[in-house]
Amino acid sequence: MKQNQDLIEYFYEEIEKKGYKARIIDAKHIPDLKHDIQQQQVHMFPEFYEKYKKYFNFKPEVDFGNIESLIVIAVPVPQYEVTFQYKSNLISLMLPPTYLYGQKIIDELEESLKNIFNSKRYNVNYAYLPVKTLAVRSGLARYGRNNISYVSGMGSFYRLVPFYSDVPIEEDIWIERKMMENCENCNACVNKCPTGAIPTDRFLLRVDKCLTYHNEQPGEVPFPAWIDPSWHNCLVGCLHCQKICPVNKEVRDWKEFAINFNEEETQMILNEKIFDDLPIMLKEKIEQHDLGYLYEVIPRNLSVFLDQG
Ligand code: B12
Ligand code: SF4
Ligand code: SF4
Repeated sequence: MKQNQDLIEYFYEEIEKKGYKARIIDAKHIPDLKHDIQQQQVHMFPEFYEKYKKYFNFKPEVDFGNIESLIVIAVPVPQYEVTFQYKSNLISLMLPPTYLYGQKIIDELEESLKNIFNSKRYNVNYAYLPVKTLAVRSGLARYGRNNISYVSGMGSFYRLVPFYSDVPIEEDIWIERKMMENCENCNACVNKCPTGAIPTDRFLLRVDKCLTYHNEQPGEVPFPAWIDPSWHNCLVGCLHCQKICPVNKEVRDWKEFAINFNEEETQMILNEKIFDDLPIMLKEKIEQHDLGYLYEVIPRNLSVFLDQG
């Protein structure tokens, strides 16, 4: 057992060296996670549950024996700027934290964890789990009133990455889901949200009102008529309830540039709804920047900003 403790300490040291934060908890809490989500299922409308159910499966498949532990890691990530040249204007749009380069982060982390754990004959596999609940239950994060989770020193600007492992854990962690103290006398996100998606009569977000839910819908689904076009503020997602949050004071201006589309490329994007039908050079450019998986929603989402122009 001493050997395992040393291994876990080494894991935490390596994660901290990278500027990340992590927790490992006993896998016996998988049914508890399931229970947490099932309790909220009454509030989930069928289309929503259907779309995200792969994260609520709880029948883990791994390429090793028994799952003994759950690992969750917070990796700080910025918002990214994407620019489009359109009719001689430069349209600059943001992608909130977590939309870009996610697979790269997952792959790099999986490799690092394998280097750490395989040397002691333990294994890790990427996990499909409700990772916000996992992060909060493990003590890594706290909920904000806006339903987004916060990690000390990172605000809400990070990607949460979960893994299954067969490394046994001695200490048990399973913490009450708590809202940050900062939220007690604050309502800034509720007031800023243009759609009223952050409720005052319950905690759970009103998903059907959240702009993110609608701008992540397949490209052929039009925006509901009740959404005022001036509410849109990102190419995908929405930053209002994170940028207004005082807990994000240190991170809210952390922005990196990702990609520029020239006039011709912008026109092709507006005309072509199907990624595979784009010219190869443009496809490669989009994939290089990890925008391929989002492409389907971009022509619709981008048009809103051009129409306002
Ligand atoms: C489905 C989903 C969505 C849906 C629904 C959001 C939702 N609230 O469920 C939509 C499309 C709307 C969405 C939007 C966004 N999402 Co999202 N989303 C997810 C996904 C796939 C599952 C989330 C989930 O488990 N929902 C189910 C509900 C039941 O879980 P929950 O929200 O944690 O609810 C708990 C609390 O309500 C709690 N509870 C109940 N009562 C009470 C009372 C109190 C007082 C307290 C404290 C708690 C509490 O019980 C519930 C269960 O534990 C995860 C990825 C993953 N693998 O988990 C990403 C994820 C949560 N999303 C993420 C992000 C970044 C966003 C956006 C910020 C995107 C953007 N706009 O930029 C927005 C935020 C919108 C918002 N204000 O919440 C990040 C969160 C990072 C972070 N810092 O927390 C994740 C983790 C993706 C990732 N890998 O990084 N998302
Ligand atoms: S804006 Fe205020 S209420 Fe909302 S999450 Fe941030 S601190 Fe909490
Ligand atoms: S992401 Fe935008 S629409 Fe959704 S809750 Fe936050 S402010 Fe409201």
